[in-house]
Amino acid sequence: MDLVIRNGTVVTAGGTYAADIGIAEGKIAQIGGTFDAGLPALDASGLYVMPGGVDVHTHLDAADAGVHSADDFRTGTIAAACGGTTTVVDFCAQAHGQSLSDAIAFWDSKAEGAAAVDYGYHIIVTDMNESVFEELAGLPERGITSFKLFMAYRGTNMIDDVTLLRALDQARRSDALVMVHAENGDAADYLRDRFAAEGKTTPYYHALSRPPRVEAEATARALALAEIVDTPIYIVHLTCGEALDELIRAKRRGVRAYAETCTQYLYLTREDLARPDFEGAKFVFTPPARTEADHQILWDALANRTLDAISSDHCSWSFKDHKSRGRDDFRKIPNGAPGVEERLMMIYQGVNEGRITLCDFVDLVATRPARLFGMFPRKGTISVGADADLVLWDPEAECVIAQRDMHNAMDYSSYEGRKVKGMPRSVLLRGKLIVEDRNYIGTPGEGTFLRRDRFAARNRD
Ligand code: DUC
Ligand code: ZN
Ligand code: ZN
Ligand code: ZN
Repeated sequence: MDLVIRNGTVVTAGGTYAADIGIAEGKIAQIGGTFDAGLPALDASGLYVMPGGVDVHTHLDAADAGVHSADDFRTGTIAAACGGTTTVVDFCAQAHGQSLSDAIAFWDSKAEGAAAVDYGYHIIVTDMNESVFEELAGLPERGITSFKLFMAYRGTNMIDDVTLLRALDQARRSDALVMVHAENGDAADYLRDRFAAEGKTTPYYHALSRPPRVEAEATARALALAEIVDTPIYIVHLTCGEALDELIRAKRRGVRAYAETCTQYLYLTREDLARPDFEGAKFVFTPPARTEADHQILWDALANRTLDAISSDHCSWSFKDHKSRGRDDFRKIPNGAPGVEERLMMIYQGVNEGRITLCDFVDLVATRPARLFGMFPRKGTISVGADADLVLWDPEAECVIAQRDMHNAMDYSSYEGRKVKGMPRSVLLRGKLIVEDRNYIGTPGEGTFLRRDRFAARNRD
């Protein structure tokens, strides 16, 4: 045994119990029982010992509309670690005309030597053609078992229905999981340009140009296409009751439909886009923030597992250098907001408020996403043989979220000024202490690439 975590309360998706945990060679080697008194130890008295967070939706070292994200793999994953997340699955974006192999090699060059936590990739396919279809079929062999397609952004990312259908059909054969950005891109573009023509150019019109039905229509269509070729599907960033209703209807028909929401859809509303002095631009992300009523609907859907995961969709477009490009025209504001570090602390407030249980929390931020994306039980749980990625969580610690305490390279937090109770005290990556009292003490580059299992290998039930 290399290290023992003593006196803590172990929390998994399945239950809570008092036990000491022994770690050997980066893995959990023993849970409960007795340990030699002389072994190196961490005292977890008064703390929860939970699996490290698994964030299956980040955009690190990303480019969009001529801007480059503030966070690269080093700062983005240090921020993740400091927030209690020990695994990220980042979106590796194919550039136009680029092969998927070249896109992956490029992402490797960003991540290798820089990542502070373990990482995998989903591929964002933007340029679908015959050779890309062939490459897609081979991705699971390389440990990349999911990819994302867009039903929005005509001219850059948007695919038509037949391409989505064909991609789903192929994913069924190669056991990959298709992730879909479900918004009717033409409807959103139409409303967006109509507002602009009317001189309605402030950030608030971003929200009004992408109303719930824009999302719900595409969600229903994506689910129907998945049903037609009998393929599992994962809806990213589901935000509202209208889209959720479509998900529920599809599930009732037997569609193997999975979905995440993101932290921002549980706490922010479209009124945040109307904040004065262009502050609303900070909250321009897609799909947009909705209403308090939607928050409640989403929390309920999380509690009953209609929704499977809560991701951050971390996008680091700085307010000063990136968001400001859209001062005169909301259409030029890069879409997205940060949150990889805040995610666990913010979602934990749902436990404090009685919206979800402690076990739900672990399930939604770690276990279920690890399962869906082929990393379980190595990641996302506490069991013998799993990687010793652990968070020692102090349920009593309180703080006010402030960007100055964050470890990313951003200039704002979407949750600035919010009081939270419950924070990570220590974080271990494969048995090594990398965060102590929210200070990063690891070595960037020690995060390793995760070859993920095929979808069906873990989800046959
Ligand atoms: N979709 C995402 O997942 N993130 C940022 C913007 C978008 O459209
Ligand atoms: Zn870069
Ligand atoms: Zn998206
Ligand atoms: Zn995203």
